[in-house]
Amino acid sequence: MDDTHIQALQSRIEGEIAAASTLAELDQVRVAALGKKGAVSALLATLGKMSPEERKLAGPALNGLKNHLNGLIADRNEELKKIELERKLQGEKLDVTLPLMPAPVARGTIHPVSQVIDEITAIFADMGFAIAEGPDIETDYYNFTALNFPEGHPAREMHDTFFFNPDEKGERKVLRTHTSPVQIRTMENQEPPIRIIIPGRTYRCDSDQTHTPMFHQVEGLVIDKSSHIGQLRWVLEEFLKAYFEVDEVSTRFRPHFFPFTEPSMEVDVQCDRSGAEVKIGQGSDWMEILGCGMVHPNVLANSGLDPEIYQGFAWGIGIDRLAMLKYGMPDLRAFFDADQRWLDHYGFRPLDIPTLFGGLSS
Ligand code: 2NM
Repeated sequence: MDDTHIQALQSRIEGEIAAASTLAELDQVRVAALGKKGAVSALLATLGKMSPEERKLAGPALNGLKNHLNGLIADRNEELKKIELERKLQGEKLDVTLPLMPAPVARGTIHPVSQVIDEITAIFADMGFAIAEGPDIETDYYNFTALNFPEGHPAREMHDTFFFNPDEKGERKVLRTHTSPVQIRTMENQEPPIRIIIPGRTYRCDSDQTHTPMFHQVEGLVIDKSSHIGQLRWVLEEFLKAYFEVDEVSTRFRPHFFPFTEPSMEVDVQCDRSGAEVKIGQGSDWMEILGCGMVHPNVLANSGLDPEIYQGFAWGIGIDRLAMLKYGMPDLRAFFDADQRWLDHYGFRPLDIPTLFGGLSS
C-alpha cells in the first residue's frame, strides 16, 4: 500500500460524498467506505500485519483519511438535511387565500311539535302562567272520576281509552286520554290562585288521516275567587293572536258539553279557506279550534277546593293541529313516521328558541 493508492481512494470517496443527493445515498457511501466491510476499514484491518516501520507511516495516514472522510460526510449530511427540509416545505406550501372548507352539514332539526310547544310555552309564560306536568300512565280516578265522569257514563267510552290489564288490586290503569289529570293533581297540591298550562302527550285508540293514537294537547287552568268567562275569552284571544302572529282575531263561542266544565263551550276562530292554506284572523269562514268552560263545582270539590269560595276556567287545544295550521303540514300521520326527508323539510333549526321579543317562528 502506498500514498498514491490512498490518494486515489480518498478522491474517489470524496467524489461520491459530493455526488450523494439524498441522505439515503450518503449513508450508502458511508457504509461502503467506513462500515465494517468498507474500503477504508479493510485497509485499517491490514495495519496489524504490517511491520512496525510500515505501520508508523500507514497508521496515521489511514486514520487521517478516516477522520477526514467522517468530517466530509457530517458536513454533507447537514447540507442534505437542509435541502430535504427545503424540498418538504416547498411541497407542503399552504395557500391561505383559498376558500374555507364547507362547514359540516347541519344535522338534526327541532320537530314541529316541539317547536309549537316552545312557542305556546313562551306565550303563556309571558302572561304569568306556570308549566305543569304529570304521568302519561294514569289511574281511572285521575283520568275520569275526579273529572266528573260518573262510573259507567258513556263519556268514558267516547274517549277510546287504552286500558292496561288490571293489577293485583283489580285496579285498571289507563294511558291518559287528556292532560286534565294534571289539573286535578295541581289543585290537590297548590293553594289558589292557580295559573298553569299543561302541554303533553295524550292517547286515544283512534287512527285515520286526522287522528293518531298518540297526540299532543295543551290544557290551561285558572283558579281564583273571582275568575270569570270574560277573562277566559281574553286569555284565549291573546293566545291565538300571539300564536298565529296576527293583530286581530274574531272568535265564536258555541255551547257544548264536557263533564268537567259548566258551562262548556267550543270556540271557532275566524279564517279564510279560499286559498290552498287556511289563513287565521281574516276571511268569512269559521273553524273549530278548542274547547273550554268554567270548571265544574264537582271537579273543584273532588280536588279539595270549596266551590263556594273558588271558581275557575279551563281549556284544551290540540297541539298537532295547531302545528299543521301554522306551518302548512297537510297529513298528521307524517308527524310520527320519523321520515328524515319530512324532518329535514319541516324541522326547525336548533338553538332558534322561540321568544316573544325575538320572534316566535322567525
Ligand atoms: C278541555 C275543554 C274544556 C279542562 C277542564 C279541566 C279541569 F281539570 F279543570 F277540570 N281541565 N281541562 C277542559 C275544559 C279541557 O279540552 C278540550
